[in-house]
Amino acid sequence: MKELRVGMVGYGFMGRTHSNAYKRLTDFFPVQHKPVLKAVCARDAEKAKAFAENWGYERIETNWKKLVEADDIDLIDIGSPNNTHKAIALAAAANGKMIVCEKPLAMSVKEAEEMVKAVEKAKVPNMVWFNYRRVPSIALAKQLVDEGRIGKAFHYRATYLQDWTISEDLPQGGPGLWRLDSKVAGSGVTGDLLAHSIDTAMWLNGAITRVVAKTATFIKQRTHVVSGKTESVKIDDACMFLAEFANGSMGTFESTRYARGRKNFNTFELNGADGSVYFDLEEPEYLQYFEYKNPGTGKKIDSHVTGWRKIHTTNSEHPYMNRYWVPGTCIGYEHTFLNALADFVMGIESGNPTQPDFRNALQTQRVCDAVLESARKGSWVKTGVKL
Ligand code: SOE
Repeated sequence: MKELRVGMVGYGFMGRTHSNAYKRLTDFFPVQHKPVLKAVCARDAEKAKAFAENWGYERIETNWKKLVEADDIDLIDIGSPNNTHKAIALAAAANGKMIVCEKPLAMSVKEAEEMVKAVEKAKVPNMVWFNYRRVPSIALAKQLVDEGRIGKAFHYRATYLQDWTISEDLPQGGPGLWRLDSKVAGSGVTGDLLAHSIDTAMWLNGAITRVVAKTATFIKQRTHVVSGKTESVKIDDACMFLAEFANGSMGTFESTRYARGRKNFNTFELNGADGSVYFDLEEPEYLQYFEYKNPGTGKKIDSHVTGWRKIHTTNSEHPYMNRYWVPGTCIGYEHTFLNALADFVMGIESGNPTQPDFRNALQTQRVCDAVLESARKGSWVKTGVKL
């Protein structure tokens, strides 16, 4: 067993999901690398210390520059806010470190392009944590598409709804609420939530070529946690867009943080000539499938027995599930990060790198930027996606 010595930047929600994955990797997956939690880095030493003690990191750093230069680190995990991703990734690549980065990859296409260039020049393994690809039901949807069960695609429909920013009293900025501060987050729901929907959509249904979007900022001013002053809110609170895919199908995407009652409502449906799939993250252990025609026999299903099939994706034949429990028992949100890490490590070991890497995540960034540009201009914008 070789060591995979981890240097984590950030101690928030994502720092926790990733740390959990490092700790459990060798318990569940037959990999030849054992993660060692070497150091966690945060500007606030007290917070870093508490995180290190809780998760078992050997030491702390308060300056990421020292972390990326450290000889005892193999992999840099960028789990810090979006406006830090580029500088850390460039320095980590220059120091020959493997890099795994939280989504969205960057603040803009320009930044993402620099990051792709840096990792490709340094030839360092890299991945972006688009964890929803690793939900077994979503990975099964991909398998059904690849098996030809959907046939010619007509429609893709995605929603990603939350409700945690409705209160006018909620401030913006600081360690807990940086997602509301455009200088730190880059955008609102487009980069934070729709980036997930776009990544899944292009994985299942190919390149998005053109978009037209409308965004809204419902609460125009909020107190800033750092300055203590009332400041304008510059992020998109909600975003809807129409999309054209290279395969000729049409897409609709909707995201908001103002859908009262919706906490992390992430759904999609793909309709094709031969079948459809539907997924809802509130019932993650199910994939719904409507079979119209069986690609194996080439025959249409008798219409008196057609209907939506709710597949409980807990059999050992389902993606990732042979690593866990017995059929009928579920896994959780945290396992999507564990599955992603396993794919990354097995990709390094087999020489067949996993996706999405930085280059692939750059394509999602292109769509996000095109969506925001379209919302500003009020017209269709080409994405320039190259898959
Ligand atoms: C925002 O609330 C958030 O935590 C996103 O940043 C994550 O990517 C998403 O998976 C859950 O919601």
